[in-house]
Amino acid sequence: MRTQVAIIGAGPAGLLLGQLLHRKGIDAIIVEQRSPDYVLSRIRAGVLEQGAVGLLEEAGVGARMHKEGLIHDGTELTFDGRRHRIDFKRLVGQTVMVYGQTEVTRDLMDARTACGAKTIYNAENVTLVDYASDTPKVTYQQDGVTHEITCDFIAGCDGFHGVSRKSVPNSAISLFERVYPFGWLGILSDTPPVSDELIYANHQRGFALCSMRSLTRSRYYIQCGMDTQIEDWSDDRFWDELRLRLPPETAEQLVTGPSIEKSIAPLRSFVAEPMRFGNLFLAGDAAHIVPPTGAKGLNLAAGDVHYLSTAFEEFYTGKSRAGIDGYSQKALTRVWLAERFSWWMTSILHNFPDNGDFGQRIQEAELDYLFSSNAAMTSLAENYVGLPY
Ligand code: RFL
Ligand code: PHB
Repeated sequence: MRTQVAIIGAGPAGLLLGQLLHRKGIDAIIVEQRSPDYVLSRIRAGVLEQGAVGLLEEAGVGARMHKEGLIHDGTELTFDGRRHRIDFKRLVGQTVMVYGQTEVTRDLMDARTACGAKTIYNAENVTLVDYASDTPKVTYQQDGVTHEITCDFIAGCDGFHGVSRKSVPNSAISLFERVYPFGWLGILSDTPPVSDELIYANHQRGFALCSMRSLTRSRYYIQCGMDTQIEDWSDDRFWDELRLRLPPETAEQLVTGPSIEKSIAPLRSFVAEPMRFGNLFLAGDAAHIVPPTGAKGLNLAAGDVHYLSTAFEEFYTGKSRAGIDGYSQKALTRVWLAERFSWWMTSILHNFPDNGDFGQRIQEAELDYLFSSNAAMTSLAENYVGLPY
């Protein structure tokens, strides 16, 4: 098989790249190790920046998002029983879109099927060959048969645990990492959200987040220890703990019900530099991870894909390599800004076991400043709605 761009991974990064390239007349094949149902069963992000919304429109998949997605003008932070609203619209004139990653993925998969573009699911032993040369290849196995794709470029969109980044020798890559001493226990339920907007709660028992997927489906998270066993968390125990971490009047309004998904996510900050190795380009979680507190992971993946699809377009239409040569630096500049914001949101909202009394007071001062300063609120709002591409 031959294609212009071989994309590894059919997560949001790979699928969005595939669709943007298709619209630009560039041929791409996606190779994914899992089945479509498996990919759709992963419950992850919920908040889209304006930039990501624009890219989904550009990819031709904006219709259902605009019909079913919820536009949020702001968010709430709670601390010490106090509720404080950050009004994005007033502060920076922008909003965010609440529309689940599962739905984004489904829309992109459907568009890909409709345009007849090739996605190979259930591909085993995906291997990157000669990615530094002018004739890169991707091989994979299916039903015991080995297949080979020759291409001009490989886009490694295969997430944190994927094969692309791991194909690069250690000497060619620098890794930056911070692992946080806690995780998030999340629950999805067909219950109406407790509030119209998301609530990020700092509480001495630990952080909590009230989010949603629609007006009838809620997503809640609580900070949990690294040793948390999901079997120990019945739905009732989860709801009781969540209530304790919310201001009493919010807790009273919480509508509970059976969970339809429950999972634990570790929290990590991670960046791999550079993001290009010859004709291999990393995008999305393959190159960087943020803790979910700033809702930046999927949005960063979309930003990378914007830079990368533009670079490929420039190469194929104008025969200029400038976008390709500048990709890594351009993407990394934006990545580090989102890393900073996600690290900061995590640090002001969670209970850190090693913080000590000084760390605790600093966290309180951060929140006092945020709740009282227009400049501090504007900074949060500007980063939350997404920095420009
Ligand atoms: P993905 O989604 O991990 O997709 C990678 C795909 O590659 C496949 N793959 C392989 N394919 C072929 N060969 C191999 N060897 C392969 N290895 C892996 C995988 O099966 C998969 O299909 O990466 P991508 O596309 O870069 O997308 C990144 C986002 O998924 C991620 O950043 C977000 O989900 C992060 N995130 C959030 N981001 C936001 O922007 N807003 C949010 O509100 C938000 N909330 C979250 C989140 C992530 C969470 N978890 C579980 C980590 C909330 C949570 C709880
Ligand atoms: C979610 O709805 O899953 C979600 C929302 C906001 C975040 C993280 C996760 O910061």
